[in-house]
Amino acid sequence: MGLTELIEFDVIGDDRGNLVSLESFKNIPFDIKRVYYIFETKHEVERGFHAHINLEQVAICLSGSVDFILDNGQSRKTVLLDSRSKGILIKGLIWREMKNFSKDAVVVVIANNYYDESDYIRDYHKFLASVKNT
Ligand code: T46
Repeated sequence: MGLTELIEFDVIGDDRGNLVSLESFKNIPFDIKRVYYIFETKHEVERGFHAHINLEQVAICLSGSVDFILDNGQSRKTVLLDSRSKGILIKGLIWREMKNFSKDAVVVVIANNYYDESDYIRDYHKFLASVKNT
């Protein structure tokens, strides 16, 4: 499983400004069931620290910037999200952390399923054990 897959969105621009459209199975590679967004997170705050068992998500930083740290149990990569025209696809057993939120960071996340706490692995050792068993 690759650690990171960036999706580049077409920007529809004219002299009035720009527009990006997100559509299931077109530029978002799954059926969109949920959208949530993260904002007003202080710079020193770190979020995430979990993996998902089944969830697939695309995260886009609509304003400002944030570091996404992705870990598949073997290697770790930091991806700076700072563009409205790029999304990061997170699928499979990937531990994620979010750090270095800029003051104006707004991160929208598109998900292929409803919120379900039982899909979260919030303990890093349990995450590593799950990776070993797959
Ligand atoms: C992820 C990263 C990128 C809900 O009630 N509904 C929701 O749809 C979500 C996402 C969260 N919640 C509740 C659960 C917690 O009580 O909101 C609270 C904060 O959630 P959490 O601590 O999981 O937030 P983050 O920023 O650490 O993680 C979130 C997503 O939960 C997660 O799926 O991949 O963003």
